[in-house]
Amino acid sequence: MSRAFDPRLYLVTARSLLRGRDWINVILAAVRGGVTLVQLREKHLDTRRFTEEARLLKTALTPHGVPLIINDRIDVALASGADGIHLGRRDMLPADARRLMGPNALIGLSLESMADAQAVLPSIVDYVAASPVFPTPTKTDTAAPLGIAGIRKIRELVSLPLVGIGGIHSGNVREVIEAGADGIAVISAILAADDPEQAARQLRTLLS
Ligand code: 3NM
Repeated sequence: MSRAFDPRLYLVTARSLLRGRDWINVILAAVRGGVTLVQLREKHLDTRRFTEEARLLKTALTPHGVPLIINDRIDVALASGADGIHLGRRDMLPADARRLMGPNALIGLSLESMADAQAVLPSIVDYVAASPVFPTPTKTDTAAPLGIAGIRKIRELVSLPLVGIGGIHSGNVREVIEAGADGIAVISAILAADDPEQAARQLRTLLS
């Protein structure tokens, strides 16, 4: 299996924060700044457009060696040739996703509790996302924030690559890493910035 990837600076997309800017250009700017992994998350696009956008983004990211992960939609991931899938607690089970996506796909799983962390199957899942670490206005239907103490506990339970998501920015990224996370997944810290490249670069500096 060849599923090597760098979980340090994981950009999750949100169309609403683009403010009219060209979305692929914004993502590529963030990649120049040091983003290591990109997740296309589209809760409201129709299937055809989601697939087209995934394919475009995959083509744009390939020369940079940055894998593309699709949120939830295995059909879109397969059709677009994306590198993997990110699953939440109410999405398809990782074992079913692995059967459909094959041995080379990256499979990520959100963890919202210690019970979720205890149930992870490391032979099937490639990375976990502790969600949310902090409260965030970007996604309000989240579970209760895990906090820094929650990251520490999940780190003890799971040896897979671990990223924190939710309310992470340059002012708190060090705490998340010092609690044992291998990386951070962010939306607004990069996409809401006037200069996404510079925002990504600043975060990367704090991660290394
Ligand atoms: N999932 P920001 S929190 C997409 O807890 C997402 O599962 C979350 O955005 C979860 O970096 C979140 O702007 C939004 O806080 C993260």
